[in-house]
Amino acid sequence: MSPDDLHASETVGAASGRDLERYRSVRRRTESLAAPLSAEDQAAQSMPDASPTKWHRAHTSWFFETFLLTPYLAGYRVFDPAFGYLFNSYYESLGPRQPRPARGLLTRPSGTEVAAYRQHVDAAMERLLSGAPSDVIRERLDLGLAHEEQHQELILMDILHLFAQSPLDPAYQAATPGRRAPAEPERFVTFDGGLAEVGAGQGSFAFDNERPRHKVHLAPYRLSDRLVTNGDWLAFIEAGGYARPEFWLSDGWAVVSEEGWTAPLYWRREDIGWSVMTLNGRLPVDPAEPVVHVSYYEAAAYAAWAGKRLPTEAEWEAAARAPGAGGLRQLNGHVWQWTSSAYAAYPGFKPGPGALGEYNGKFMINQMVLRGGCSATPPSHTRATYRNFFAPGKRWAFSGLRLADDGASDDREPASVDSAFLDDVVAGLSAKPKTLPSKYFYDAEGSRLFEAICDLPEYYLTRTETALLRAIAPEIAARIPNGAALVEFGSGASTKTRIILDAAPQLSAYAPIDISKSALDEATAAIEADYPNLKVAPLVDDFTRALRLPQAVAGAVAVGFFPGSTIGNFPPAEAEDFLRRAGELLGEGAMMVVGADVAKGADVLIPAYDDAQGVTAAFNLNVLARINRELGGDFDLAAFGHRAVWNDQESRVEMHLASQRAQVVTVGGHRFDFAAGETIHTENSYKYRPEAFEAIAGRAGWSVSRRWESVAPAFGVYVLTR
Ligand code: AVI
Repeated sequence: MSPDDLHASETVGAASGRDLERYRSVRRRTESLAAPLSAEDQAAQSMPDASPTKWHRAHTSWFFETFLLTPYLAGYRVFDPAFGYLFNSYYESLGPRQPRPARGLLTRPSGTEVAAYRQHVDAAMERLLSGAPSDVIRERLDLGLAHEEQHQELILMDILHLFAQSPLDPAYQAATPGRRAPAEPERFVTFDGGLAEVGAGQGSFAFDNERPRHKVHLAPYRLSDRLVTNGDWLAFIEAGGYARPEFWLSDGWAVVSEEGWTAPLYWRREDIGWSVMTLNGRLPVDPAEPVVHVSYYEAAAYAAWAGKRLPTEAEWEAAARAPGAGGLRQLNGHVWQWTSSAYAAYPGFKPGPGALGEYNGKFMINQMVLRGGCSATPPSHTRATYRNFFAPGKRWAFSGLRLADDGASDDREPASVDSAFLDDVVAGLSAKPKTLPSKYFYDAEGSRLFEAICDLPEYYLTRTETALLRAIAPEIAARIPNGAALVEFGSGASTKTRIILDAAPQLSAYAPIDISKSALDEATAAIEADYPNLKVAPLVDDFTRALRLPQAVAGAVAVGFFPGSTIGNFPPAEAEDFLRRAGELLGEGAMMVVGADVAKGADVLIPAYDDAQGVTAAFNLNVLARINRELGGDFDLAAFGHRAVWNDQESRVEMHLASQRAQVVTVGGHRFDFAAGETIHTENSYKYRPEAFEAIAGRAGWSVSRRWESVAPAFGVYVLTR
């Protein structure tokens, strides 16, 4: 027996270095992935792209043998010289090799011999690492371990492909029973763009293709905060997505037509719906799960159908590096995400010398980059700079997608509203009592009606607050430091803003935040024209969820502005939550000016929300018209009536839509039964006593440093500081 065949523990005894531990743990993991597979499972090859598990186990050992043991371990004896031919993957400079499509024909060496090969290499690696490894050994060790982790994922990809060919639908592992949750509503997060740094710096391990780190210019862009789901994909299929060339790249259309694709790889249409082959065997397609096993061609076609695009790899990376990843979910550990970037060298990239120079560089042609990492990727194998790549027609990887679109140059309202709107409507109308979120009042018609409400004689809020703000503007302005930035939440037409801007010329910037891009564009243009010295930096976002201020106001002390008693439309816990988030967004030294209506008699409140001309009634009913128009609902507007109710206990005015008769309504294929007199609760307007408001602000980390109240009808304006 040569020293190479000694068992690890006999050879190195107390060797316990970190490198050794890492080596052992990666190698152990490969073996545990192979453990559930029989010798027959491990020997078969289902297609030229896939390799047998036995081959992966041997090839990863060959890698250590070739690049570390042979050159750096004195006296190392190669286990079997024939293995250089059998288990060289693609290194031209190392000579000829077994053709890739014929790896499954290698019945010899047996699985047992491969296990002995692994042990031989492990024992030698223990010896190599038990000394004081040089930098080059360390570097190659990092590469060898990352390489083996890549093959761990390949083992799972390849075995799934193999098992998918079996009429028995074998499960690689038992499914862990879990609750099926509905898909999360989708939201598009805006990123400012600008000059971004991408790629890996020095200091920690990265593949050569992630370097050099370099600058790229990004136009403003938006990314979906979640992955495209099976449910989304079903809608694409049902819309004839696979049969409509207008969505497909020319090469993609050729493949779809030739291969007859009608769904992602591993999907099968059953009598009762779609099933999908997974590592847990064949299962019904779960609409809430991210779609997986789609090619780049399919991903690009889906994005075109959805009126969006795929992100570039630089957009993806810059977003992943943003604080809290900008709120993006499912970045890693679910599916690899196709990007629209061709796999190419970064500026200044040079493949290293020798055979290892072939590791990545020579594949930089005809492939597309994927980012993230999937459920089969070993834990902590990937990073924000990681570049995976596959040819555009391949779909056996765990590949899915996240949508993107252009930020500032896009005139459309965020498309996320649509799916979130439907989700919210279905959830609200399924609840008991039925509800609808009041934020959906404000489509173009709703916004027009709200403006009309503000002019009604009964609706005292706008007029009273405006007069109060005018009177106290100098006092507010005196509290605003030089060079501060005014940040308005839900800015709309930015009307009341002007009172503050006029009184506080020391303001250097104005950042209005609103979900409506068109309203924001209009307001921005008007403010820019009238305040030429002011930097205006609009942010299209849901103001309750904005996570970052525009770059243009970074560094300035922020003054939040939230007038109109919109805070009264949140339940107290949400109002508190909003104020807390606003504090985090505005940052150190911020202050906030908030307008909030005050509790008063129902004789004043009810007419304000149920006016004689019926404008508020039309405003309330408009949400049903919007559901009919945007979600294909069939509400009969004449069969619902507007109600305004003062709830003294909760200190709020409630708006409801009351069903005038028993009826059935459908929205987006969902059916909702209404009893006669049953209501949909559409809005709350909380009216605050000063102590109640102060308590909420206090819990959110603010203190009220000044409060003003108008003469009757009472309305309050608060200055909050932290
Ligand atoms: C926008 N918000 C403060 C208004 C309010 O008074 O609650 C919305 C409104 N609802 C009916 N009339 C006005």
